[in-house]
Amino acid sequence: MASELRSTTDKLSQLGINGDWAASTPNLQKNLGILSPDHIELAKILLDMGQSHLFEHWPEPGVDDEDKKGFFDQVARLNASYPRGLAAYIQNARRLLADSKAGKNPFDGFTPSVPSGEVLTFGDDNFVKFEDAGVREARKAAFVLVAGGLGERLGYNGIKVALPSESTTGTCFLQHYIESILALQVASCNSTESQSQAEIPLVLMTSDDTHSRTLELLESNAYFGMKPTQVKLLKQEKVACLDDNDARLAVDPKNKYRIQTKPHGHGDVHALLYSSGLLNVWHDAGLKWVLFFQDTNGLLFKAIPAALGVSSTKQYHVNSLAVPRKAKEAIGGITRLTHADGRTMVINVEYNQLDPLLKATGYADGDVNCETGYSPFPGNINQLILELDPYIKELTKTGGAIEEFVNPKYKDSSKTSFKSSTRLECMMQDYPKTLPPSARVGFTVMDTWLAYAPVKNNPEDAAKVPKGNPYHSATSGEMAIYRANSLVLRKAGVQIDDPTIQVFNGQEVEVWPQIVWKPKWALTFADVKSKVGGSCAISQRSTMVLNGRNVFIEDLCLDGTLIVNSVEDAKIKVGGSVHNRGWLLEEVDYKDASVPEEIRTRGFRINKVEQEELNYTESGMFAFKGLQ
Ligand code: UGB
Repeated sequence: MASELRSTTDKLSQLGINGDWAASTPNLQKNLGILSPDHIELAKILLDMGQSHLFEHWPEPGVDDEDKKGFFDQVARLNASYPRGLAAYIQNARRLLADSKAGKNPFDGFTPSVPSGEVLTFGDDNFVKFEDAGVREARKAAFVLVAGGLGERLGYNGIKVALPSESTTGTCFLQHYIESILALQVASCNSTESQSQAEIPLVLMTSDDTHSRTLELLESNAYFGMKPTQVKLLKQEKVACLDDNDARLAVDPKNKYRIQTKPHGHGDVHALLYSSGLLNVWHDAGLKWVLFFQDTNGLLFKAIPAALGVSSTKQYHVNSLAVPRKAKEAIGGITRLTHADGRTMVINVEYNQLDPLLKATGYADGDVNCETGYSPFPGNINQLILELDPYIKELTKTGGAIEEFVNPKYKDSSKTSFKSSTRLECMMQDYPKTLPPSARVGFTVMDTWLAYAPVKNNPEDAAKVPKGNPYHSATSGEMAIYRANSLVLRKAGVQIDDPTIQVFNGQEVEVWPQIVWKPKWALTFADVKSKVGGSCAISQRSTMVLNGRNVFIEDLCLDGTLIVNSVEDAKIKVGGSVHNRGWLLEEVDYKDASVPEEIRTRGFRINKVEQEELNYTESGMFAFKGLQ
């Protein structure tokens, strides 16, 4: 024992470090000899920040030494991944926890009012004009998908981007997103007749919960047709959990040599992009826009071209996509906040904060619908379009740090202890909070049926949402795709039967014909109109899959299932009458564990009884005419 202490002292003096600073924490002091100089620096930070409890249980040197070193490896990661380090994290936590205890309202001094933005109507001239502008601009865009969330509300065991967005083709969300970006890339280059073929970059923000499975999904599917060099994965780190109002870091209940961690939120994306250096690479490559989007919205790319068109036409530094919002729906409300000192900003107020803010500022009923049947505050769908140059300028100032918040669950009204550990969080849509008043911050509202149908809630919770509010489940997410495609075709002149109403997993949904097309078939309304002609009709029980760039539908009467697959250089005209027994939706109970999770979570499976399948594998002009 004595020789051990001597060796520790020798080692420390060789390092020029005096162990006295650790005297108040004898269990750490005894172990200094096994630690590296970097570890010791970190230990000092921890003690300075009042974290000596982390070492209380440390045994003598020689016992669990590797675990002790592992502890500091984790501390080093936590320190490096937070802007200005772990000490800043603890300081921020103390300040925010004190504010929370004092019941301080983060919007103190601000009065909310309904902001005005660009409201688009699908298919009118204005919409088509914006879509056209957006497609031309897309070659100067980079896309960023935040996909680090575990999806606790959904309770799915896999990663959410691997879930089928619809079960007619089984295309998963990530594949759909990548194919949409690739189609946009081709359309944008064609529209500008540019000599150079642009490659639109895609960044995926992952986390420890999703990283390896996301990479595996990409690699085992050849990146769904994207060049691997076009795709970058940036992994966000979790942040330390906090046990009390003094921001004492929480020891992991499963491993006493680890600090418990939890996700910090999607706001991390800004700091990660900044530190990755990618923003400057994009700037140097002549890019102008960064588009942020979330993991499970199968409709989003129907809204992207027009929204990007709005950004470029209106020269918005920040453009948030929004949809009409039902009161108490779990999406933030876009709000104009005016401070008593004259400052104003248009910003998302998160769904759990909107009601108290409204009540505290004279809206006695809080978050309620107005005479339109919707909340007067548009719903934020967290699809942000940022202009690159002002974005880089801002991040150079902030390092990408986003205003944080803390949401402890207190044991009682004394607010002195928590039910379970908490942590700081941040949201990507809070980026505009630090912008100067001169920044051009706008938003674009589109119809929900066109733009927003996320898959966030498990079947049980979805079935419990207040009547009239969206389910945000796998069932409603899939049905929304069929409905949107049917409505778009209707607008293009196709006669589509009305939907039936069915109940799956306790959720009443409209069942439209199951119409799906690949993004390369059509991205915009103009594309759809150019590929549909004559007098077409599709019955409610039909399924139609269009998988080819040059498939033209003319005088088609479909009652059953029709699938058209074609290679790039084949041009096919499909018409006539197609009638068969088709594909049937069969109910499945979400509790039936014998059925794969991807299927039972949506409450139905497809029984592929009979179909007309057309496959064109060679270039050339073709025509298919069903029986008259
Ligand atoms: N995400 C991460 O990448 N990392 C994280 O640490 C956490 C999440 P949720 P949330 O449009 O529907 C947001 O959990 O946070 C990713 C907006 O805040 O699905 O409850 C995750 O993978 C809200 O204003 O949503 O609510 C996913 O892709 C509203 O707009 C994304 O972040 C709402 O989304 C969102 O995470 C909405």
